[in-house]
Amino acid sequence: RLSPQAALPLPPALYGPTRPNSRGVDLTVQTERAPLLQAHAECVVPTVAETALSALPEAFARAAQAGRAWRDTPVAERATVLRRAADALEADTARLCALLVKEAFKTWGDAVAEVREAVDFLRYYAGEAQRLMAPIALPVRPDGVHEGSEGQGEAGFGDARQALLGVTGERNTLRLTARGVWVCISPWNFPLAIFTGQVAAALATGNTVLAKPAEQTPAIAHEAVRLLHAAGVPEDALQLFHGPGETVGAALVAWPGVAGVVFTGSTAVAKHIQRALAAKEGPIVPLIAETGGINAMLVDSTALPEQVADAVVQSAFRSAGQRCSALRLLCVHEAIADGVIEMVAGAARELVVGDPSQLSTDLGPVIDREAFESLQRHLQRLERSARDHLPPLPAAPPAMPADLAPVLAHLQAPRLFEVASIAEVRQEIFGPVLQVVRWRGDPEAVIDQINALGYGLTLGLQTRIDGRAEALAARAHVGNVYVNRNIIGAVVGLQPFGGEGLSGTGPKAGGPFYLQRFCAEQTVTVNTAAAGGNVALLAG
Ligand code: UN1
Repeated sequence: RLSPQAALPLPPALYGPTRPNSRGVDLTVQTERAPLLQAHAECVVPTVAETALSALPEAFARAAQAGRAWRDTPVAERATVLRRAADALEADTARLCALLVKEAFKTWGDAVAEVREAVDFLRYYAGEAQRLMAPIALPVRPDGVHEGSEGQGEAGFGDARQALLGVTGERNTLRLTARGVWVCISPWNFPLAIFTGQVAAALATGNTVLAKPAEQTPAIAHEAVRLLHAAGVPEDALQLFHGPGETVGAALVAWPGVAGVVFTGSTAVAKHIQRALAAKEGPIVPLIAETGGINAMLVDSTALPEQVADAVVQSAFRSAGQRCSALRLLCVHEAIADGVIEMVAGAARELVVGDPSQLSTDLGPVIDREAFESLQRHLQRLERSARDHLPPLPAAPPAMPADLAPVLAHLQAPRLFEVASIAEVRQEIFGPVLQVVRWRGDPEAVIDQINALGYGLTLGLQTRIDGRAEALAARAHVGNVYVNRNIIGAVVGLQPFGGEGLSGTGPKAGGPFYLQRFCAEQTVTVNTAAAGGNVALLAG
């Protein structure tokens, strides 16, 4: 059971001090309910107008212009601005949570965790930028071989002269620099955390940003941008675009001056962006894409069924299954399959599906009608072809406030279907729908079948056999492996997150290699002999 009491207490802040909010509540230890409910009562989701495409040329010009000063701002100063923004978000947790509940239908537990993640991204990337962007002094070549690189150690023409002068050598420096204007396209399922993470990474490294949040969740992005501007990010360095991906997103990507694109969303859209970038005239533009997954959990016969059931329920049904990391495919050894399936179904039945603004709710509605209808199509197919372990209960007459009725029409209770083989599971179903398959024999063969699905985001392993988890993890083509626990909720800096194959390009968000991809690299090689020699000669 996902109790809200269990979800609300948070671990201490990882990156930097945390302050009590304006009401004196230490948000990192225990988020009190009263401020959340008060903020919810006061929260009105503003309507946000679509950006006119005619605004694009000027926006790009301003972003490029602002980029010169932002890139030249010392990295420590940019980091200070981002840390100030982190403090501001943290202080505003209750209001941001209320907006997440109202606009994105997050449960309170998910909303609090999401604000925490956005704050962590800001602080983590601030520190990472300072670490990475300090120039790196590379080894000096004392032998003065610098003209013509053919032939290891072969002396160039200048070397004899330098040797005569008695001064040889060169100094090498490597540094990372900003690339320019980045387009950041973020999803509705983490409309604050992923939005803030993308933007923070680009800004920390001295780039400027045109950001397009998902159409379903513009208001929370608007709030984040307001706080970032107030913290000192120049307005032209971070500009917001609203509207559909097909028009506004496509126009941003197609713009000739784009230095890079960072995208989180579906595999199909990531490929579309990749094609659009490749078709443009001019430079080769990098794409950082984080997409979906058919994430599996392999459970062997030694696993603890209670632990498995808890991990499965969290991973498959929390956030109504609307996470790219969520569990889609449970592969359970036949010896314990009946017990595990029964426990999972029983625990899933206990989950409270309903109005997300109620503290007792475990699953709110899915994001919109389109998502709900797509789920129904998948469910109809599964009802025909698979064994249903969690059929819907007869519907009780819904007692819902009239203003919530349209939203609560998109409530989806957890479902659990047993399929005959892993190969049958071909599509990611973005909702609280879990498929289960029984296996026997060699677990490595199961991993091979999971690999063959082509995705590679998260994987769960449940086993008590020494060394087995390590061996299976090494065989699996996935970005994040979780052993004997749930497979969602990667923590910034502790569990760098991202996949391979159909699941994305890497690098991993919240990890030590992420910021590099936002940068160009420059090596500067200075012939110290020439300068020193000439000066010596002239002086002589
Ligand atoms: C996504 O759902 O788009 O680990 C990615 C997690 C989250 C997943 C974010 N960081 O559950």
